[in-house]
Amino acid sequence: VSNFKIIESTLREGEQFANAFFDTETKIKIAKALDDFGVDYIELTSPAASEQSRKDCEAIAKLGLRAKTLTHVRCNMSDAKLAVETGVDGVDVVIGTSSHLMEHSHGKDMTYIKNTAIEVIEYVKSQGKEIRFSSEDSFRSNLVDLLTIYSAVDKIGVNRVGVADTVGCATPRQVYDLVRTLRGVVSCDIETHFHNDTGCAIANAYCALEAGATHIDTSVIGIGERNGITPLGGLMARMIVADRDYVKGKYNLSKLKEVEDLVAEAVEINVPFNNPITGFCAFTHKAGIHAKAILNNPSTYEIINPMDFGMSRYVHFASRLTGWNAIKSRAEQLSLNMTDEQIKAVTVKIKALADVRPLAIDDADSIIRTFHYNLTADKE
Ligand code: HCA
Ligand code: CU
Repeated sequence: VSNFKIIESTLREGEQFANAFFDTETKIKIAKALDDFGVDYIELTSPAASEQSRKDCEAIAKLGLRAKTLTHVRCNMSDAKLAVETGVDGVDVVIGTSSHLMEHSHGKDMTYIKNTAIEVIEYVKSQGKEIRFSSEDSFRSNLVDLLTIYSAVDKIGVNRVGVADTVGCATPRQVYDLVRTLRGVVSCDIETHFHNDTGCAIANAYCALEAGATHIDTSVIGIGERNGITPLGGLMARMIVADRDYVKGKYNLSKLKEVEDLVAEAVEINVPFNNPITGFCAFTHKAGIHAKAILNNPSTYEIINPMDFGMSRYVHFASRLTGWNAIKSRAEQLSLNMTDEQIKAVTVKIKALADVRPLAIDDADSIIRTFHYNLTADKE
């Protein structure tokens, strides 16, 4: 699963998110932030979508980012020409290949798709640009049709073929099987794109890599059409566990929160509480048993080191589930010197009150402080 590349599509798929409106300035900010993070490619909305979209492609292509710029267009010559003229480094073309889309969307058959794809690919290559060919709705397409067209475009030198789970129906096992089969048929790179309708977008991306895919599409916080695609941060969480050296060496992980906050603000959402890595409680340990072990050695209950992402862990202590080790650590943070016996006694008080009502940190702190004050007062 090592050596994967990220095609970051916040500025394409992400613009299809219900709340998204990105003006030029915001797009540039997001593109620069993604570039600082270290994504390999930045994919941009089609210049055929609108006049401003076309100008924005040109503006971002001119920024001189370290990441390569791509734009994403339908598989036809006029879109391909517009795409090349924007000055981006590469063109991602897509066409629906499932019977659903062939019948109800564009109305073209496989022969037409194959001939047009070849014409478009040869043109884009002749202009010195990278080119990817992808089939929309790959998992509801006929396997023989898919392999036939992928192998035809591979033979004429396409840079990547793409597999897209457009409707989010695929299971990790289906992904593994399709990508594995495709890996045996084409020699070019394989890009994959997973929607999250059934919550499998990260797992599917991981399985795709296991099966030999080379590129994963992401968006920040997963924003996209409907409930979105594989999130950049979630993919980082999955991959750092698989290959810490590669992920840490390649991506500027401490920038993740910044990029997420920027995008969250631009589309007016909160980062979800259960977001991998940056959710507010992603590194909060609450039960007494967990807290004790975490204080002893964080690897007991943490598979990801929060420090790798510039985040910090938090040991929760103001609850009925707490234990004396957590309270001891809190007392130390408050610079209160107490024996273990005293700590155990105050823990009993905290747990008793927390059985009656929710406790704020301040409540628990003042119980500890009052207890400590009474101890010292007794002595005098
Ligand atoms: C869409 C297109 C797409 C394209 C994916 C790709 C999808 O339906 O909006 O280019 O590989 O999900 O099929 O995002
Ligand atoms: Cu999509």
